[in-house]
Amino acid sequence: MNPPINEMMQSQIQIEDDRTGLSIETLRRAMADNLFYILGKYPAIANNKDYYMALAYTVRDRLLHRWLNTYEAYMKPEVKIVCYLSAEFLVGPHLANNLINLGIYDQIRQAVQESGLNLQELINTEEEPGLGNGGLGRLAACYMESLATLEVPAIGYGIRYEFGIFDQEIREGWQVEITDKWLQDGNPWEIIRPESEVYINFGGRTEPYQDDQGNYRVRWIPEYVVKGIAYDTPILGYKVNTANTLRLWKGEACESFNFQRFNVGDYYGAVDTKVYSENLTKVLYPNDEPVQGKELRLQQQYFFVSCALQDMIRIHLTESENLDNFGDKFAAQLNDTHPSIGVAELMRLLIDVHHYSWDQAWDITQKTFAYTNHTLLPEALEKWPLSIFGRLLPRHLEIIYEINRRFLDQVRMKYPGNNEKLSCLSLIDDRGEKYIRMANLATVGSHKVNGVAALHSELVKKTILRDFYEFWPEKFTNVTNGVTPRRWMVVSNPRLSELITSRIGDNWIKNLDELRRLEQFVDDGHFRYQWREVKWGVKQDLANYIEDKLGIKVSPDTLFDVQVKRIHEYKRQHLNVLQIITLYNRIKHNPNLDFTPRTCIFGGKAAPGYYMAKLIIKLINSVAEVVNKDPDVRDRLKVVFLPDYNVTLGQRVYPAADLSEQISTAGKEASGTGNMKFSLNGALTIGTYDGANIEIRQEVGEENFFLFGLKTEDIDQLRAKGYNPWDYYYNNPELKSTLDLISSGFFSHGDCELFRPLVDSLLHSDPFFLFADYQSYLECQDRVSQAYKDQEYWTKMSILNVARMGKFSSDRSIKEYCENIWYAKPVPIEMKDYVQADA
Ligand code: GLG
Repeated sequence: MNPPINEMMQSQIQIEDDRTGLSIETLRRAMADNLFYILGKYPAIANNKDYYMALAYTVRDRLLHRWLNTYEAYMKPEVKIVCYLSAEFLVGPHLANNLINLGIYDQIRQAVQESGLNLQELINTEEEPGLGNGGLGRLAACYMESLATLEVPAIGYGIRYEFGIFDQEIREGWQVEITDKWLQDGNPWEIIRPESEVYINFGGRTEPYQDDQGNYRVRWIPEYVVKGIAYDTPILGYKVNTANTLRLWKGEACESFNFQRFNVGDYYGAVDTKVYSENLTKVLYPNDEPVQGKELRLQQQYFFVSCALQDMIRIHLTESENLDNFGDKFAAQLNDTHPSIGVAELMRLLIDVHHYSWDQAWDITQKTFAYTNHTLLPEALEKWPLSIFGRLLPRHLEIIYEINRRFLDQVRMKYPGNNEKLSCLSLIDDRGEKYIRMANLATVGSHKVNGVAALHSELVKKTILRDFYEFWPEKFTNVTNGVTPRRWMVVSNPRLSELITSRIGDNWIKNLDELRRLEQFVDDGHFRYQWREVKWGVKQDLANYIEDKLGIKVSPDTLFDVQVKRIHEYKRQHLNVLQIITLYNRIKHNPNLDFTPRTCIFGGKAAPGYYMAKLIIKLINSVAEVVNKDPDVRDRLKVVFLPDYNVTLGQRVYPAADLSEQISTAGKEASGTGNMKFSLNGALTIGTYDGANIEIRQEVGEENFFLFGLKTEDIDQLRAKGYNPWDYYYNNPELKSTLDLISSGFFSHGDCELFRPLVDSLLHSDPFFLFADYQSYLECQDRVSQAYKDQEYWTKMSILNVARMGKFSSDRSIKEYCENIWYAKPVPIEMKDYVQADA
């Protein structure tokens, strides 16, 4: 006999309560349960890592309902899904962000406390997934968070690297790379989906054939096949039911053990394909602006893109009979050219597998894809030698040739007899060794192409894609980058967040434009006092961290001057160093100098093969060693290099900065996003007229921004008329003595050779125009020092910076993408009960 209805409901509620309940007692019990049943530990033998895991599972239980409901809603044919294709997702630690977005931070804090633990300590034990290099990967993560918060259906597709970006250690001032083992303790946030496996072909040859109806077709007979396995991580929106999916693919062997080989005594050969297949997703390439065209990288790109497209097709075919409306169901964004092979792959899947005609397939493909360009640096433009490409992807090479043939016919029509145009626009560079140009493929295969800041998008049209812009002006647009205020304020800077909320309520968290309302408090002396107190407290925290990690004492009463980002010559960390040495010289020559005490903080990784960047790290540390030891100077000037800069460390650093260094050579930094995080946390910017700096300055007001240096057009002019760094060296005594001091071995224990490559590069070519901007930079830094002395005035500028940062929320960026590029709409998720555990 069935149990009476209310008894059934009772049991349902019971089940719900254990895994979804939010009372302090239920949460505490759930944690103890997970500790015992998932981790196999009990309190007497558990450490903080174990408790972190138990807590993570407790939180994951509480988001699964949302996730399953969300997934179900997206299956409906009329729902359009944004697919963000990216080789990198630098999501950062999950726990604190999930607590905030679920709105259960306080309950969990109490439950953890009642278990005799400290929530912050547990949060600090989380190992972040370092599945990205820098800005590009972090942008993808901010966008995933904003998509979820705006309730826009989205799937992030990428690679589940077993080893993410290396951990950086500093030994004797040099960077040393240590393998990142983010998965070694297990990852409580992912769920493996073995049923979503897909098969990916590589190598071999193609073969024409006629099908039963007599149609001409091509089949690809691969040399080997790799299996893709999906690992899903839920991405929660802030205080909404939406939980989108980050789906990362791992390479596996189809057959992990070859018995034939084993039986003939070839024991290693028996696991060959397993080793080979798993190598595919073993490690992230650690270059921020990639240079080398390594075959494994192309394999990685094709692997994850094919996994993604096959997955999308499967999703579509569960509810639709054919792929005619594929471009209405999905918008696929190419995050840089890394996934641009997707253009040829979707064509292949539509034509060879699903038997669409070329024209139909091409319509669907162009409708589906859009492409974001993230850099103008010529060395970062991806191109693949035809030889490698054809060997690995023979069918795609044929398809690219055909795309190119048809495209160049159009070009010929528009520019009869203009071979110059043909050769610039061609997907194939055949001026020497032949290459496939991935930016050209992405541009031709997409309906929209965007840059990431206003200046950058203009330069894309004027430089690297100029001929495409002339051909298709309507394709080109701009979406200025943004950052999520949930992670970059609420999670990372709770004190400032609380102060703001105490004055204007908490709507700003979802609608960052509301920060404007802070402007009414700039003249409120008490508010300014509170603002300074918050900043001071956060600086004290960072000072404690620095003393703890590095044994260097720094004072929160000094100006915290921070440059954290990848180390690159175009970002000009060495210009900052030249300035520091100049200040050092000034104090040494004039001990009574009126000086605003500064703590100069650096952080960032160098690509392992980028010698100059590594030498810059060594220079920073060498200067730090001298400056911090010198009794004449050390109370006024300190230099700190924070090792292993990553998202977790960023969350400590941005809130503690007074001054944000955004000093790239004009025209080189596509946008920057660190610049936004600093300003949002109340730091003032010293910056060049580059990337999003320009828009930040426009928003916060030029009187609240320290601008210096040459503009893009000045630099072009200077280059055209012949730039000679020696002129600056001889004509500027401070610059000369700064360089001479480095060359003399003063910072290298007498070794005059150590920094010679750096000094010589500056003197002989200075490709990033440090000398040309040096004087302007120093004068601007003097203005910073003067301004900082007037703390009331500085605080006003700081408040106004925060108040006017609304534009730089990634919510705004995502709304623009939805409106102008993806044509996607929010789909609020209704919570249904039937996807409960016992249903
Ligand atoms: C690039 C650029 C940055 C940009 C970021 C995100 O160098 O300027 O902010 O992408 O668009 N490779 C990068 O990090």
